[in-house]
Amino acid sequence: MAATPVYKVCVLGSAGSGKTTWLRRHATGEFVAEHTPTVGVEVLSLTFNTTRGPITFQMWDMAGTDKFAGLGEDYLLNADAAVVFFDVTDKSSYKAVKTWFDMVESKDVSLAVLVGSKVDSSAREVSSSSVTFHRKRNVQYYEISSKSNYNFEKPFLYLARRLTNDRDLQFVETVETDELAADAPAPAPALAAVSVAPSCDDPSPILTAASE
Ligand SMILES: Nc1nc2c(ncn2[C@@H]2O[C@H](COP(=O)(O)OP(=O)(O)O)[C@@H](O)[C@H]2O)c(=O)[nH]1
Ligand SMILES: [Mg+2]
Repeated sequence: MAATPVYKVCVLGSAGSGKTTWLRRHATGEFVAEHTPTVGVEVLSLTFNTTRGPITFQMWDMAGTDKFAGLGEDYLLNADAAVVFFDVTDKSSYKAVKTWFDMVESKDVSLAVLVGSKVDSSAREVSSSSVTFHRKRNVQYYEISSKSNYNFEKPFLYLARRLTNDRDLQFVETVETDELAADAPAPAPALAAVSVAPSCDDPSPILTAASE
């Protein structure tokens, strides 16, 4: 049987833009309301069942800082893709998007997605029509809400299709937990969280073999 392909995906964006909430939403299925700034870098391994078999994203969630400098050189090294977040209720986070994309490109990461988060909020400061950055850079843009679940799997699906070069790839439905009998709990989501120092010297164990 072929090994499950593993892709390193870095998630970047201003502090508070909803990166960790989005990743945790996938990992746990819960919306986490309190804000706990991420310390260092956390790597979440998320496995999706697809029509091509399972694929794993190693999601690198950056520190709760606006400064890339604190992340260390290794952060984007050998990344297969990047997800750049901004918060539609925070104009400054949208303004910062260019800087994040420039960093991604400077590390030769050629696949990136732009995500505008918190579209459930009535405190929106950045309208859909004023989001133009993705057209200039020719990247995909998704508006999401981790709170209401709106579009929240779309960036993963887009990346899965691009990385496998299969435009027809679909995620395979998993059984809804609430339809299961009480004595047959759903299998735990494939999740592994490890914290790594933001600028560790040792080479990262991340696999990129399947990406080229
Ligand atoms: N209304 C709303 N709030 C959100 C959403 N996603 C995240 N938040 C809130 O935004 C804050 C910052 O989120 P967090 O994920 O820690 O941001 P990070 O610094 O980018 O990792 C938290 O209080 C979250 O509860 C969303 O989709 N809608
Ligand atoms: Mg965070």
